Amino acid sequence: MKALIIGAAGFVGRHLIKNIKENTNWQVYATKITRESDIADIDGVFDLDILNPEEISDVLNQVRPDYIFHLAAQSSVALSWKTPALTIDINIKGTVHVLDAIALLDYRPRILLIGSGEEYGFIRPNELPINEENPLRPGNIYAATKAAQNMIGKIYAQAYGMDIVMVRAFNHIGTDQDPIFVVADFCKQVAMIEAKQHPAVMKVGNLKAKRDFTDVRDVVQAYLLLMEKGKSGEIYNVGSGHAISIEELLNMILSLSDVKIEVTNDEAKMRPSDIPIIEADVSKLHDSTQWTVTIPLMQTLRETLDFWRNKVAGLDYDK
Ligand code: A2R
Ligand code: GDD
Repeated sequence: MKALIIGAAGFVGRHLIKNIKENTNWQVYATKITRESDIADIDGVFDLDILNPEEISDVLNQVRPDYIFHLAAQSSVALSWKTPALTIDINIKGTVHVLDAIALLDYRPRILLIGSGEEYGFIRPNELPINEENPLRPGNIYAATKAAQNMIGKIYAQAYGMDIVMVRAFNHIGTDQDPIFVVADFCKQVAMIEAKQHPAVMKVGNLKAKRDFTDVRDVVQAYLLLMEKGKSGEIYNVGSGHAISIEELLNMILSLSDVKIEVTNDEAKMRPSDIPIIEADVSKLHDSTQWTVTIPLMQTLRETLDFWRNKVAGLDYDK
């Protein structure tokens, strides 16, 4: 089998490549755009901007993949408030370019589209944990783009007989994630404080929100299983099934440090609007693939904090 990962230099892409190489005998091809990442030791790496349709067709014709993981995106909710038009361009227009290029092929590869638990948006208390049939009420630009992406994916699957499986991924965390995201942000701050590179004061945003966190290694395992066992045209939640507040999360991270740290609210980290709670019902994924979470949250937090301790000290961390 040949797998093509579009947007492979990001957080999920790097973990996905590792998993595929360790657990399959697939050939792996990857695309990157700006980031100079060490995606080495695979069968091919291409520079590809999904806003440029010709580049996508070129790569597809060279690789002729059986499986396509479409990870490329503007992936941050916070950033989507600051760059709404760019987020819409990359996540919607870019995805349409990818699907159009695939539709032109003379065969039907399988495609995995990555949507988000944020698509559900303003969830009512009686709808928790949320399942795939629930109405979507997105509360930010990023969420709206992912809802549109998956709707378009469903349309292409029906109209052109394309083999498209879609996921709604809830928050995923782990080593080597951009510190624009909450766990990496908190762990980086703690590591810098411990190393005395920063005063012992942490800046935080909305601690009341509740989110459903899963280790990225479990998330990419779900993606692999769905690539093999998912049903075309269907959407699957990928999450732990348990939401915790950002305050609880912060306290878990702080409990891993011996240093006394003061916590302060930073207005700049507050969003114009933040969804109160997002929690996944993952029974469809479990029933279809037998997937379950294997890595406890505390272990992920410990490893992520260690990653940042090493990074702050200028050392490598391999996990
Ligand atoms: O800027 P780079 O070189 O790191 O590339 C990013 C890539 N990307 C693009 N690729 C092709 N054409 C574009 N116009 C374009 N814009 C961005 O998408 C990066 O390698 C990747 C996204 O990686 P992260 O931001 O680290 O996101 P993560 O956590 O890996 O999320 C993967 C998927 C996304 O669809 C998220 O929305 C979803 O999972 O949660
Ligand atoms: N980043 C950040 N920094 N978030 C904070 C902070 C802080 O200091 N304090 C509180 N939060 C809260 C945010 O308001 C939000 O409610 C929650 O922590 C998670 O924020 P992020 O980690 O920034 O994630 P996101 O909102 O961009 O969404 C992530 O999860 C989605 C699935 O639910 C991304 O990975 C998306 O790509 C993904 O689709």
